Amino acid sequence: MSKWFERALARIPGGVSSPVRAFGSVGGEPYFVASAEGAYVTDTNGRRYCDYVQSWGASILGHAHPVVVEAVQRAAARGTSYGAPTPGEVELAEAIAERVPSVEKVRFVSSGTEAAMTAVRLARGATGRSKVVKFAGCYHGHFDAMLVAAGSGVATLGLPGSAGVTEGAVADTVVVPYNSVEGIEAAFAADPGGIAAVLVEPVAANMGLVAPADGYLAALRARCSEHGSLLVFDEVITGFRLGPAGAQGRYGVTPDLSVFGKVVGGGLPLAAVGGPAELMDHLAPVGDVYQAGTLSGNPLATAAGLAVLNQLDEGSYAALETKAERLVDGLRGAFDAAGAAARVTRVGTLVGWYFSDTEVCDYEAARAADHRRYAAFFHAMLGRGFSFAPSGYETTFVSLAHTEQDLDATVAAAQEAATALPAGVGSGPSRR
Ligand code: HOZ
Repeated sequence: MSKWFERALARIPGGVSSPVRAFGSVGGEPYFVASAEGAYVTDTNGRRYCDYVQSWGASILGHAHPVVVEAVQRAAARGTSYGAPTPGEVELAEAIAERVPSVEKVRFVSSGTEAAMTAVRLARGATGRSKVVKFAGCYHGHFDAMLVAAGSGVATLGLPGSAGVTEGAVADTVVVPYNSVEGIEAAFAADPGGIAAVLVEPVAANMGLVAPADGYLAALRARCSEHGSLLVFDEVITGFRLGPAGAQGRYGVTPDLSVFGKVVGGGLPLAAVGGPAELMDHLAPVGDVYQAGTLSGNPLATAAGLAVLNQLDEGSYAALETKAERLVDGLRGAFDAAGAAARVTRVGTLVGWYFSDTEVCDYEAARAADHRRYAAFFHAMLGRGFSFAPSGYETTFVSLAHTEQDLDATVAAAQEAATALPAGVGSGPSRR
């Protein structure tokens, strides 16, 4: 065991600050990062990995991009936190509203969990209703009401929910299968006037990667409008990654509220909830829905977020999509050549795969995939110097710093790794 992991285990539960990082579902022990630059992270033993975690999607430009580093350094020199409004948060709010047409006003917080929690409270406050629909396998952070049938670490650990969450805390949470129009219709039929909000990852990216079926998001929009419920898109992963207007721009479906994190904070702790002024003004101090935070709108984080958004244009997204496509084509080829049954998915700039014989369009199918095979592939890649998420319930993030050489080297390693995989659920060509 590495000395850092040993020390971490003594003082930090599981040795990690967030459960998925512990390698629990893939086995072995986590590498401790000493530094990172561009597409690469270097661990405390001096091993370099071509990194597809990229801070779970936050680092779209790659690690330690000079523009971001400079913005943060300059901001830090002016003070790290004031507990007072700053021009930076105004500029970042304006930058978000310019890119996302459904957003007129923004409230900044420090994590995606807080942003989703705020969105739920806001929806309940604005509608005067209690129930919130979530989808099995979607993840909206770790606040009590959404820790049911959740993706990400909850799925990785195979938990139905979490100890410490009372029945009362989830009594108003309705869980519906993702990608099932019948499911959402049944939820509304059961309580036509009681649903405050339908909260969804428009592209599910915390149960592996699952694209919305054709017309699915539009169907959610229509049902919410019919029943006077708010449609909330959790764009923590998709926001500013699938394009300037995220998934809502890509699919042309307008939510009532949006939740952002990761890219919008440029790799620093920042997240946001946004929507039309009329709705957002239910938040205190204008309205009666309370929400607050000492580090909310932190000047370092807003500087980083603004620096990143200013680097991204249509050309960047096209370039990122081309890189993602190159990786996906290569992975499909590698799995096919090895006779490993795999479903490789790309949604714009997002990449994911399951070792599965069947189409994966919901949480049930994601869970049925061969996660032991994922673990074997993960370690075979890590051993070759390529770091992916240590769980088959996460997504693969290509950054703008990944070069064609990086991607081709990844594919070459994947060819070797796939060939060495143990037998799994089945074999045969990978499917789209
Ligand atoms: N919720 C993150 C993955 N979707 C994991 C965060 C982390 O461990 O850093």
